[in-house]
Amino acid sequence: MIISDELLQKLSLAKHVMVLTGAGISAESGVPTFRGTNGLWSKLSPEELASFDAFLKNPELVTEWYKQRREIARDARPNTAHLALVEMESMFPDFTLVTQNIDNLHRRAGSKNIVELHGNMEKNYCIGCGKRYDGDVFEMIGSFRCEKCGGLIRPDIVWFGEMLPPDAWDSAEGAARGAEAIFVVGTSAVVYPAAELPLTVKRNGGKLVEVNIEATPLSGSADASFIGPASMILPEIVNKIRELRGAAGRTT
Ligand code: BJW
Ligand code: ZN
Repeated sequence: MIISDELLQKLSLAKHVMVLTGAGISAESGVPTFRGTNGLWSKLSPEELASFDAFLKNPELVTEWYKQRREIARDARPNTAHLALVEMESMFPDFTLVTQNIDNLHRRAGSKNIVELHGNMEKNYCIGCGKRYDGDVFEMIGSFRCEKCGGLIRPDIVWFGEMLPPDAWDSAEGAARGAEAIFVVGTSAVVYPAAELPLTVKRNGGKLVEVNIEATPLSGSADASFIGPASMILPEIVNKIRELRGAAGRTT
């Protein structure tokens, strides 16, 4: 792990810290990423499955696709990268974990202050009346039609061209404006507005640390860029910070 002592020292003394995660952090738990050679979209087109138009055209197919992905995520276990972020949360007085993932693994790992930018695959709502259905809706009511109004029930996630949940976006942007450091983990950083957040942190004088198995469009702006699996790198970073904070006598 190559990181300057000066940067490590700064990170260990920070009070306001945020993390932005993407699909790569769950890859080692067996949840597929989107882009890249084995990504979901190397075989399937997002326009056909992950858009509102696709859903209206073929709700059965889209519902079934999310059901399969929900099963994969439910069978998956949080890995050491998710767990390292739980420990990181306990180290800093103000810590925000912003995730683009919809797989629930951060919550299952034990992270608390989570902002879900792209929704959550365990939640659904009716496009007719807004009634909410949590969990596997087809299992629960035997249909993907709302029991109240007959409208289609869709997953509560953000497809391309859709707005992010305003509260989630406000929290994420607020955290980015005040963050002394952001750790960006396992995201290709090509999807906006999420990819804006690290740049907002930098513009406001914060440090950017990236963890990914390959370079991304953000790498050039990073103060430290770790190329390697998040499950190995994040626990190492957390250990280093813990040591330094211990040496400085800090608890939170
Ligand atoms: C590892 C690893 C290991 C692997 N360890 N690392 C500005 C400029 C250009 C375009 C736009 C813009 N503003 C908005 C747009 C349009 C659009 C957009 O961004 N398009 C670009 C792609 C061109 N954005 C939107 O439409 C957003 N809405 C919006 O902006 O609303 C306002 C608006 C309204 C109306 C009109 C216009 C604007 C919504 C974006 C919603 C994204 N939704 C998805 C699908 C969710 C549903 C589902 O899951 O099916 O969210 S897209 C998909 O990408 C998913 C992810 O959350 C998101 C990000 O992907 P992520 O997490 O980065 O995964 P990958 O696969 O891309 O990368 C994995 C990374 O991990 C790689 O780098 C690997 O190397 C790494 N890795 N193993 C560490 N072990
Ligand atoms: Zn309804």
